[in-house]
Amino acid sequence: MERTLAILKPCAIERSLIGEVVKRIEQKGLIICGMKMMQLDEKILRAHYSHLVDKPFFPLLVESMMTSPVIVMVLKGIDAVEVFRNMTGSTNGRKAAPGTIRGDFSVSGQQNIVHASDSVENAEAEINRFFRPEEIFDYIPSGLYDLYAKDEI
Ligand code: IDP
Ligand code: MG
Repeated sequence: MERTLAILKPCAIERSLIGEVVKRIEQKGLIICGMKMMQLDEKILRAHYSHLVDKPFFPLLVESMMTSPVIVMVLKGIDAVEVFRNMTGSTNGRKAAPGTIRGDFSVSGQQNIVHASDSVENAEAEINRFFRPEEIFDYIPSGLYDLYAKDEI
């Protein structure tokens, strides 16, 4: 099964939305196989957002990502990257579709509640950036065949 990285950003922590977002992940059927709180620093953010370092908003983005701890999660499932990106919605919360996490909880282009990996390759690199191997638990939920048909696995 595919894996993806989710980050509940400081705006989600500050607004007490941890439960809301985790509830959606659980209800969808993505399998949470790693989860921890951590304080991000500039070094890890420069690597994580390396595609944005030249943008004018980069300093504000880094500052906002360090204002409180974040929750990082490894999510597992068939097509987990695409499934969680679709649940997350467009980058700008004002434009994100209702029903998505950003569409329902954000009115900002920056303070948009959650990070979601955008490709399988980036997901694996991001998981390795934020987690040590022993922090990821590769268990199979007992209800796996209530999530998926036998010929999907
Ligand atoms: P994504 O989070 O939807 O994958 P990216 O383009 O990878 O979007 O940008 C990473 C993060 O940088 C966004 O989630 C958002 O917090 C911030 N960001 C992106 N574009 C803007 C912008 O135009 N203004 C302010 N912040 C932005
Ligand atoms: Mg991105």
